[in-house]
Amino acid sequence: MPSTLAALNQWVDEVARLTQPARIHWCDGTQAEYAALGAQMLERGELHALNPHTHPRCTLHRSHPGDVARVEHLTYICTRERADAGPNNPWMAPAEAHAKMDALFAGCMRGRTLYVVPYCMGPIDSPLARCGVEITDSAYVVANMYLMTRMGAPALARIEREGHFVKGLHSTGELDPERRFIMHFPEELAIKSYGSGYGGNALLGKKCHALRIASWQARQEGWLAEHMLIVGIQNPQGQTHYIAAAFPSACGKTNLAMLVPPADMRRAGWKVWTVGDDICWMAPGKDGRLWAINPEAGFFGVAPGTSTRTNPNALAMLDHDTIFTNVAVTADGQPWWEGLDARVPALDWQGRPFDPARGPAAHPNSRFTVSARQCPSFSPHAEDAQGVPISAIVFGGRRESLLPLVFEARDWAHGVMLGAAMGSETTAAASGAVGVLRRDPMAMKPFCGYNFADYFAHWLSFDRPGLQLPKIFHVNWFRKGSDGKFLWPGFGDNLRVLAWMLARCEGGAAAVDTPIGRMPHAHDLDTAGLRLPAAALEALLHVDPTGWQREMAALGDYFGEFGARLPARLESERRRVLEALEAASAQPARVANDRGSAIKKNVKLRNPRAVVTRAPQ
Ligand code: GTP
Ligand code: SPV
Ligand code: MN
Repeated sequence: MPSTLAALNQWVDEVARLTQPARIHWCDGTQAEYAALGAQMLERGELHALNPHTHPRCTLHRSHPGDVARVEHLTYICTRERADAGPNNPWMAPAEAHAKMDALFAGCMRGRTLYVVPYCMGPIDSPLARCGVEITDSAYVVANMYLMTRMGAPALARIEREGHFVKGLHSTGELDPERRFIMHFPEELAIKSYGSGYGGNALLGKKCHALRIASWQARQEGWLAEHMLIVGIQNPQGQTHYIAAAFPSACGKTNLAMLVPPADMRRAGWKVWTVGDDICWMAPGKDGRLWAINPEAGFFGVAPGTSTRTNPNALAMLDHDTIFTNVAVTADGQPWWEGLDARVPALDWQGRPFDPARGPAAHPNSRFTVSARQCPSFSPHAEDAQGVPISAIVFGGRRESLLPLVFEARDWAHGVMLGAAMGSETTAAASGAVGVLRRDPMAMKPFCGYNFADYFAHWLSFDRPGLQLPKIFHVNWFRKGSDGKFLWPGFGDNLRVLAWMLARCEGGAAAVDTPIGRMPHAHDLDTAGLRLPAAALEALLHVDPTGWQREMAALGDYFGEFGARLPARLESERRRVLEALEAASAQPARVANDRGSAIKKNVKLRNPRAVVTRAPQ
């Protein structure tokens, strides 16, 4: 008997009878096992060696050209009641979904190895951590799970102790998009994924378990499973505050999590500590604060755009022991992607001689998989069993217009409304058109395992006596000027915005009340070390009441999709903001501009009755 847990042995037996593998391998998670798997994949051509001098033990995987991203239209939530999955998810009845998947899985592992991968999401000794077992026929998936989770014997021991686990069954199948489904059965704590070997479709511990299934469990059990980075910001006084931030896929979580302070702030003593870059599980602690863990043990990060300028910490961890997927290669065998440097690669992501006429050399959703321990800014508290206390929650999207650089919610309910209102321009992280504005509440559109209306209600339910909730902010690093260029420098300079937020949390920074929320004056942001034209900063902090009224009206239509299930509180928050906007645009006024002089403005910039507020101590 491979495991002392009968339920686990039985499930593995059942799956083996269905899928008919040539052999079964129970993963122990040792380095020797990882090295042996890597050697086999190199031999079979599933991995390619990279330059061993510049990138020791780094490999390249080229996925099937039709299997390069998540497939949201093929990702289902299979609950007994359709309404429990909500209008935000494709739905299928569980019996129908099981039948469909079992037909695909029948005999699919003939001649192949069935790997049993016990894993733990979160520090192995953490009460917040949860375990699962993924069965897969992909060695590439096993290798990624080794880097991304706590995989192997210690996880198996915890599963045997606890007696339960999330069941994930995966096969790469034929990689035929017509025979590709990612099915979730939250009521059974089970996942079945067929026909893709890529990232979030295949590494079942990540989006499938740690977000879709976990969000369902979190609602039942009173915690939150979120698509958020976790970062520690140490101020010059030596205090560290932790921030959790939800940005949609490929919208800057990895970058913010690994931020390197700009030179002037570094000299002043600011430091940044990475806890996680994609997923955050948080629960109220005994002290009433929200405590968070990163359930992952590695990073599956976007390669394009990663450079010494944008993310030096990432670059420093990627020159050894990394698996690259769908990047380009230089003539001397080094990984390369757009935005890295001025070299011209020899081969594109499909292994063909690079020809710019065929598009980018690296796939826009090419990625690296690397252990978090290789990150120079990895927090010494990232593996603390109790997690880290969260001082602020940040929502943000990719919005070229309207959304200002930063604003603060007046309270929790307003913050939840801001999260629910999030919109973002789509990226290459999922199949389909890029750059299309869509609603992506809390960056969870592709990842919430149940009805968004219930999810918003769950978020609102934290507003209760005894909890000391974080402040909630909204940011937008992606606003563009009339020349089509980003107005804000972004990356390391985002710390200037985080510093204002933390000062707000400590009660030490001013803010102006506007109809949409509280905002810094231009001079409240430390932009001394920045060459940013005053007009750009003014534009970044500008609130356009007319545009915002349209935004809030559109939000009303969106909320309408959830019918009576939508919490009334959310709609009343939307109305309150809409009324404040209407009042502001009806009342032309003298508004203090950012340089202190008074100028006549018809609408714009600030609420005429702006008051400077200070957060309570
Ligand atoms: P997933 O792993 O898909 O969940 O995404 P992520 O949110 O971790 O994305 P990541 O940090 O890798 O962001 C990728 C893209 O955002 C790249 O194109 C970056 O160049 C861009 N980006 C990140 N931060 C900034 C910023 O502050 N300003 C601008 N203009 N672009 C940014
Ligand atoms: C995302 O798309 O949000 C990711 C990458 O983090 S994947 O794991 O492929 O979903
Ligand atoms: Mn993600």
